[in-house]
Amino acid sequence: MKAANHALVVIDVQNDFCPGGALAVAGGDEIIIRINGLMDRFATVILTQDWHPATHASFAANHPGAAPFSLATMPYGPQVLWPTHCVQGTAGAAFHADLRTDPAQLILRKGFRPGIDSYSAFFENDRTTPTGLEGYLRARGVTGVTLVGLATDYCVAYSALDAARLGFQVTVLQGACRAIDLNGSLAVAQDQMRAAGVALEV
Ligand code: VGL
Ligand code: ZN
Repeated sequence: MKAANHALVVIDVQNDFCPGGALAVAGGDEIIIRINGLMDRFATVILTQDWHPATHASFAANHPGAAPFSLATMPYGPQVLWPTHCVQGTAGAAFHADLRTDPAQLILRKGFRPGIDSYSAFFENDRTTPTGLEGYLRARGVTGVTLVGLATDYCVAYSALDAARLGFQVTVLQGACRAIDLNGSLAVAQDQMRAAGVALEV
């Protein structure tokens, strides 16, 4: 068992990010067995769930003429336009059936505001609107987090960078993550995480 002040945060292990899903990450389902085993080693287990309204501004389908995976400029900065995914209440937004959910004390949903995406479990993509996770962790005395899940280069990396910026001790278990790797995004994310003092472990 890890120290009581260290939490496991499982990012977006949802059907749409697994093979067959709307925004499938290669091998996304391969990490589930390891994540399930990790849950017993942490006193605090948190799951996140990407949870978009159908009208969400990050969906290419809501930008006439825009191709999936193209870039748009939002008031808060550049935003990748994704295939429609993780729509609230759909099967694609549900956790993968093999993921253990019973050990989790908190399920945190993000990306529910129509006009702004939220890759990070801590802040929306303007990097200032909080999700509340920081307060939850601090109120419970958590000072370190281990991150696993999908996708390494988007929601995991953004969460890791925000956690480091907030002063948490951060570990990413890369073997329990899979990446989208859009135009070299994985290498960029790894460099940024390393520079921020995130421990990148296998
Ligand atoms: C994610 C793209 C869009 C992720 C979520 O979970 O990494 N990526 N929404
Ligand atoms: Zn999303």
